[in-house]
Amino acid sequence: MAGMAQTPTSRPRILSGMQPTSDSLHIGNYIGALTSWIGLQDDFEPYFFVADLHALTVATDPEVVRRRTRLTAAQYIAAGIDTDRCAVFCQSHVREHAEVMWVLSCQTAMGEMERMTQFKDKVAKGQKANVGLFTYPVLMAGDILLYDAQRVPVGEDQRQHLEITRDLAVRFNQRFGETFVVPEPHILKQSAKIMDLQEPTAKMSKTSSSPKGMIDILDDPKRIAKNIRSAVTDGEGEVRYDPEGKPGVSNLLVIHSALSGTPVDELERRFEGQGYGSFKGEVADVVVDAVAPFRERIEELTSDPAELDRILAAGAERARTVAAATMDRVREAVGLLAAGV
Ligand code: ATP
Ligand code: LTN
Repeated sequence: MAGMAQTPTSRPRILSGMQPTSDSLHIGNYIGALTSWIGLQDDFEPYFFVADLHALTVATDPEVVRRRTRLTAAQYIAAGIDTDRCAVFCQSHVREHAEVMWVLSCQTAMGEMERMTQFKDKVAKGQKANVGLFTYPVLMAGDILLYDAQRVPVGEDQRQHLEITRDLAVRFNQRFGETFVVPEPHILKQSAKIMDLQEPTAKMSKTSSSPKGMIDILDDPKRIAKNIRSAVTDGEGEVRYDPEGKPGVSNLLVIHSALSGTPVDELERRFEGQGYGSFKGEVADVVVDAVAPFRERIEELTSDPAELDRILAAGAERARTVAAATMDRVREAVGLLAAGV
């Protein structure tokens, strides 16, 4: 049973989340975000949540939302998030997320949201835009600011959302007095953006990549290997890191290096003159070996949904203590009366 009873520590806080928009996380979520969460959990006081409110921006069957929410939490744990040290919870279980979002929305200019590239990209790719998708970054800002998070470990695609979060925190503090901690992004350089295998100039994404463009960490190893072997490369036949000129090969180099710990230049030397066949074969082996333990552990975790729900309830309880205190400061700052008792 998760030992979530401890009180917040004096370590600096980190917070991050992922949307339950698919049954499986992909290798981009794992390399770009989850591995840095794991690396930070010792030195920080960590809050890791499943962004179920954010996932409602995509129309999905309610039963599927429930299943994916549990599966996403289970994948955090299977990847190595320690529920004794980290609060693992569902965003919707801490009602202050929705509440602080309203207050922050009233401090956000329309133009700031209109500039958000994730919104523009999703609409350009055909996702129906609802108001929730438009104001998604304000909810995300609230997620972060509620916990006084100093660092936010995410992939490169989230940088603009972190900038707006910082802008909102600074503006709020200037207008209403010191209320929020201004957070720093924590984005690992090279592995921060894993690309689609079929379209290596676009990021791998749960909602917009095609099945062949993805490496889902819970997928069948044979399909993972097949997708890697049929990844789009180029006609040159030389294993060399050049993200502009050779995006497909460079993406495979980054994936291999992130999972095996072998530096990219060493991989370039090792595969010199060998063509892409043996290189892709080794990338497939490295990926399949890295994700194998997940599948077993996920089966264990999902076979006992009640235990998973207990972990999430304990995580939410701990998160709520921090979020409620911040929300009290926010209410006071903007002039909302305290509720009478
Ligand atoms: P969606 O398609 O639903 O937007 P997504 O695949 O972009 O989903 P998110 O849930 O939005 O995944 O992201 C979870 C975390 O994974 C974030 O920190 C994000 O920056 C990171 N991430 C997502 N895609 C990639 C990628 N291709 N490379 C590196 N990091 C990624
Ligand atoms: N928008 C993020 C998910 C997310 C998040 C957050 C990440 C929602 N709220 C707060 C870090 C901090 C994404 O990955 N698409």
